[in-house]
Formats: sequence, C-alpha cells, structure tokens
Amino acid sequence: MECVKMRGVLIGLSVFCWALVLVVSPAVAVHKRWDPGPAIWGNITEPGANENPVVTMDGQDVTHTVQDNDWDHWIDVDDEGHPVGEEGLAADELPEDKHTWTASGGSFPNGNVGRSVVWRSAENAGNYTVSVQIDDLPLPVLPPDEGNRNDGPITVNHNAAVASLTVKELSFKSDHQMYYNSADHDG
Ligand SMILES: [Ca+2]
Ligand SMILES: [Ca+2]
Repeated sequence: MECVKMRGVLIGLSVFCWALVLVVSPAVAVHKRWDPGPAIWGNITEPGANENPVVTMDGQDVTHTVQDNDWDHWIDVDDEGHPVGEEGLAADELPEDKHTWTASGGSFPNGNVGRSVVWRSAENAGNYTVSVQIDDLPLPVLPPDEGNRNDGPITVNHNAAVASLTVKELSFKSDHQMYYNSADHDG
C-alpha cells in the first residue's frame, strides 16, 4: 500500500517538474540575419548588345536603357546565432535616382539620372564609353532582424562609336580665283 502511494507521489512530482520546465523555459526566438548576398546585376538593353559599338551621327540623340536587379540573402537563426534551417533570397530596391550616367564624350540633354536617359553623341568621331552606376536603396533591416542589405554600387559600360557624317568644307584655291578676286586694275 505504501509502495503504491509512493509511486503516485513520484509521478505527480514528475508531471509538476515538466510543467515547471515548460512554463519557465523561454520560447526559442527565431529572427533573420541578412547579408547583401549576390551583387547588383545590370545590363544596358538599349541600344542592344548586337548594336555594340553603336554608330551614330555626331550630335544624334540615342536613348540608353538599363535593366537591373538586386537579390539579398537571409537566413533564420536562433538567439545564439545558430541557423535553424530556413534561408532564401529577397529582392532589394534599386530606385530610379540611384542610376547615374556618365560618358567620355557627348552630353545628356534631359539629365543623367534614371534607368533610361538620352545621350547626345559627341561632336567628334571616335570611340566613346557610356556608363551607368547603379546602387541599391537598401531596404532597412528592422529589429529583431540583424545584418544589412547594403550592396556596393556597380558600373555597367556601353561602347559607342561615333561616325562623323558632317561634310567637311574643302579649301580650294586657284590662280583663276586669285585673278578673279583682284580689284586692282589700272587699265
Ligand atoms: Ca544583393
Ligand atoms: Ca541590397
């Protein structure tokens, strides 16, 4: 009889202890740890790659357009920083005003900021480089998440060959013209 009572007390005590453990133990908090992951990607799609180098008349307007994306990496971790199994990629933002164009010649008559700009080709024939620098926002990482999504900027180049179509004025002189221009006749 005493033995049965004792077993009941022990079982009760065991259940109580497990309940206590469950109540006192904090739940495992999971949060995301971010890093920039893959670099920003960009490609100048207009003028197309097959038109590279582009032959334009000097002073001609040529629209340049870039396509781009930026994927950032995250991984789920516990409070001690240990991965708990889930990870993935998420798209970051590449705002219009984070696209800045430059060129080794010519100009940007409508401004040099944005995914699509007009490049006015250089006035002298030759090979030029039209470039765009792209940077990310980046999207913020809010607590309890940690890390950052800040990629370094990238530069994408496009080669442009400017062919001059201006007809050059030819200088021409002859003895006949010299006589014709002479007004010094003394008869
Ligand atoms: Ca990235
Ligand atoms: Ca980013």
